[in-house]
Amino acid sequence: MFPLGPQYSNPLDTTAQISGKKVYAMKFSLPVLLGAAAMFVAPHAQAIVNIDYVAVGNPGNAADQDYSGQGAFGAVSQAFAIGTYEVTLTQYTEFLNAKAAADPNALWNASMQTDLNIAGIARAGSSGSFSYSVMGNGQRPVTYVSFLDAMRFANWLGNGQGSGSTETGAYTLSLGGLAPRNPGATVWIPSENEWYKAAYHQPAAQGGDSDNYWLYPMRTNAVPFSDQPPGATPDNTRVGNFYQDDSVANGYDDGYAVSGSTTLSSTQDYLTNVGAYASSGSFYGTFDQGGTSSSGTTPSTVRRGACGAARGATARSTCERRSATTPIRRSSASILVFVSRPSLSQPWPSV
Ligand SMILES: [Ca+2]
Ligand SMILES: [Ca+2]
Ligand SMILES: [Ca+2]
Repeated sequence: MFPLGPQYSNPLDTTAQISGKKVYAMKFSLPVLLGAAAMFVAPHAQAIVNIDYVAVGNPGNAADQDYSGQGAFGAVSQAFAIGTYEVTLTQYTEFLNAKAAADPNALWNASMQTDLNIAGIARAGSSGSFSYSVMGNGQRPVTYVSFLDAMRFANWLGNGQGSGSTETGAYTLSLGGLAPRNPGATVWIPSENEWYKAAYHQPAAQGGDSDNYWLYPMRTNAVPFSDQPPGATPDNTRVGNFYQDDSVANGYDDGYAVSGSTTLSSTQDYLTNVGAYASSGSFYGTFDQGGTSSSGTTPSTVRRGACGAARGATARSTCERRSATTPIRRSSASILVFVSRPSLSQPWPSV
């Protein structure tokens, strides 16, 4: 394993025992770090996907109270790491170009190209030689990723990218979407407890809420503001991309965050770049766990709550809770993806 580039000190970490963000590369090509984003795209097959992770320490923490009557979440016995940001269009496009020339598993969804609210990723060519390109800004999150797609993406990352398998690794795809996380997995989809802890946990002794969990994934119990990033609101440490209208022409809470309008347009791109709300991170340093796609999202869904609410999903129909080592699962065909890995103190697999 080889950490590359600077090891950033994380301004959101307020305690010494939580290590800062580190940027790792998974293949041999030289990565180029573009600002805070850990993604490098070359014109051809040498491009690699770098995932920027933050450490989630404080292992053995207790769960939050059960707000929804559907269980108490957030307890994680082991230290782990989670993606600082959602998986981006650029990252997923690289995956498609590596593994979806024929695309027998439908890793690409036509709505990635045709839904202008999120567009997206365009496909060209014919089966066997499909190629993919980002439409617009690639630092926006990928959407229209199914749970199976996310499992395959995690496998591919863990298998060293390139021609690495999508079918084995963290998940054995022959077992389908219910496949549990395999022992020894190196990259996986966060479990609900992992996801929840990364979003809301901050020990009271480390400056958190009195019960160690915030109500919103921005280290606050106060309702966030809706605005264009990075926010021009009374408090830009709690601002995000969701729908909120206070019926006051004050420049924020004016409807959809991106457009500042209460009217939904079929041609408006409603995504914001991952990490764009730069002062609204979680305690552990993740961003956008309240979502980066405002369509249909309200403060109540930015807020944690019942399964099926928020959790960064653009569609929140149902999801299925599972054990600590199995991932968040949604029936929706559109999820926003974070990936996790073992503690940053553990090395990457050799690739
Ligand atoms: Ca609390
Ligand atoms: Ca505004
Ligand atoms: Ca307003």
